[in-house]
Amino acid sequence: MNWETLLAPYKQAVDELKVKFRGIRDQYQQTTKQSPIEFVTGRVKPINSILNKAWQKNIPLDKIEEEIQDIAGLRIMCQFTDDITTVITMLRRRNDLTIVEERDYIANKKPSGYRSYHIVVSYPVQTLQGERKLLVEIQVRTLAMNFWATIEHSLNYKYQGQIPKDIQLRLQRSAEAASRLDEEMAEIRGEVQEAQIIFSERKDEGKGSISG
Ligand code: 0O2
Repeated sequence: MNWETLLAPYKQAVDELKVKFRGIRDQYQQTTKQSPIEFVTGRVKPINSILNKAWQKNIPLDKIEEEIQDIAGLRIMCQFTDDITTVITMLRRRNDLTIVEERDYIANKKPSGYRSYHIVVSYPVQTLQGERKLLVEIQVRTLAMNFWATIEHSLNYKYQGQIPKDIQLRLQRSAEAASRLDEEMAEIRGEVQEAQIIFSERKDEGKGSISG
């Protein structure tokens, strides 16, 4: 299998969607200053992770592109839980992608404590051979959900999926704390956003005086 050829259109999809989603954030910031998108990341799944997943799920190599939905992955991080709903609505309205599946791990958190909203989309990329529709997984989460998932992911890697019981317990407690943090922030959302507008206006004034 030529991995470079197989993964090239996925890289293109990730690069294009990163630009598009970052563009939305910039448009919000220019108008309302309050973007539901805090930041966007994206990656093509490393070959060893693809092979690992295929092996774990018993997926034959010729079915990888159909069955592994996150070869191309985007993450959209939001400040507040409500922003996730705004982002999902925005994604559902787009006409440059088609939603294939949605998995709500916020309403139904995973036993590990993992929370995030996953949307699998079919996204067309233009190649020399014509248009190809690829599956892309978009994970939408708050900064608190992302912090927890990043830490848990590293621990899972370190312990090769066998996290010791005491650390698992602490992770579950910290998942609850992250969830409470999201709830608390939702309560003072208005205050936080007002402060951020004042702060960004100050920054803009500062920029004016340097360049002018
Ligand atoms: P990576 O390194 O992020 O690419 P499965 O893999 O069987 O759980 P499936 O069907 O592939 O499930 O889809 P799912 O659960 O919607 O998405 C899997 C991805 O979600 C994972 O990709 C992680 O990015 C994230 N995820 C799901 N559950 C957890 C969890 O308990 N902890 C953390 N930290 N992330 C999770 P990969 O392939 O595992 O890894």
